[in-house]
Amino acid sequence: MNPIPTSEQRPLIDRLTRVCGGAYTPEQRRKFFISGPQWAAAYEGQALFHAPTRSPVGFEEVIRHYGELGIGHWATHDTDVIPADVLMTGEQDAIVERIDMALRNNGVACSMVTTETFHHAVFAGGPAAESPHVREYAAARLANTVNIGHRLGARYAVYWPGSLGYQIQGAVEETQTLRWYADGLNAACEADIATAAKLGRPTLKHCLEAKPFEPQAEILLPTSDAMLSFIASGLLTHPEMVGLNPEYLHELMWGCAPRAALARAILAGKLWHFDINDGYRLKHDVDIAVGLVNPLDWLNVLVLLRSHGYNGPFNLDYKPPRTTSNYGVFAVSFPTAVDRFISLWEMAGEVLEDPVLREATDALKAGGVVTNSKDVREITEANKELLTLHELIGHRLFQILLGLHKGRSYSL
Ligand code: GLO
Ligand code: MG
Ligand code: MG
Repeated sequence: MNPIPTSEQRPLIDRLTRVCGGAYTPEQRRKFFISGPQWAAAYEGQALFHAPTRSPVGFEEVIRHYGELGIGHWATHDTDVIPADVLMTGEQDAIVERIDMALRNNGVACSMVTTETFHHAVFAGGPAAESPHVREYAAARLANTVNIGHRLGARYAVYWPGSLGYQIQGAVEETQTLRWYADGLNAACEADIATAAKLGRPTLKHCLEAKPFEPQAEILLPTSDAMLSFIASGLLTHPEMVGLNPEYLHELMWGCAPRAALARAILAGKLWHFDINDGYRLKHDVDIAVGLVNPLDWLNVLVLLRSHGYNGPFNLDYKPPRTTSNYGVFAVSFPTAVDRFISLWEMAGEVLEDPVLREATDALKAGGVVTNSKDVREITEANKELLTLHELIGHRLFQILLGLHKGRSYSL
């Protein structure tokens, strides 16, 4: 192939994307509670070892693209859209006004707001640092974000305490820091109750998001399970207002089965919001788009969520790779991520209705014929053949994932 001139590269991307086929329409995409974060689309490719590869993108452009693509919801950190030094000033109100206008003009709703407590130097010691001034400022920021959320019609607030921890062992006393962190959340809930009452709106759902490591070396609430015990610890004044926003990759990062973490959150009645992405076990937070690494696991996750009637947002918290251009972010990255998610969601529906899987799982639950329930040998023998169904179930799930259950044409 000859070198491709720059002017022909976008048309090539567009043509090959069309050839891929299988895209859903914006109307079909809008039927799902999918949210696109401001920070995901605006991510410029920078990291500790990486210079940016893309140019900045403002919220007006992001919201316009989301509207065109059929991503019906938008989420943001306060500082993604409002510079830190104008937060909580009149200038903030003017920006929020512009955001509201952009959302309305593009048919996009704000689903979630979140406070950035990890990037600015004021949070070098975390959001629950020793200094009472830092903690007071953090509490004001959380309350301010809640108010922005109400102003924009959001129903969720998310908290990712990735800087709640330490690099230097022994410098931070864990019980005290967790108490201070709870004070911040309590202040956010109190502000929410007051604002909601004033506006006649329901209070927000406050969702905690765990990550096992990064940016702190040691994190005080590293997993969704740790978050559940924190919610139930008695430190929160409104535990009923606080639930979880698990992130698929964050659970995978510590070696967990994300589906099992989600199951525990469901049993606790706390699965309220879900960050969807992909990546690798025991590696850093690469935030790859959904389904590109673990599609079979993702299918199984969605089977669990569909069968338990999960109805919260699916938040596209991933990072378009550095190799994707500004153009590619909206031409390829977002539409393909959404379409893989919807494909997997539809396949999860097929799994739930598949006659082979149904009969296999029913048979496993029925078990074999046993006359003496104290006879270990009889019980073992009675179920021995049936248990082969576990592997057959795995094969059937693979077939559904690849569409092989609908037939396959062979080239040999
Ligand atoms: C970082 C987190 C981050 C959160 C966001 C929402 O690893 O995934 O993107 O989801 O700050 O609070
Ligand atoms: Mg996340
Ligand atoms: Mg992540």
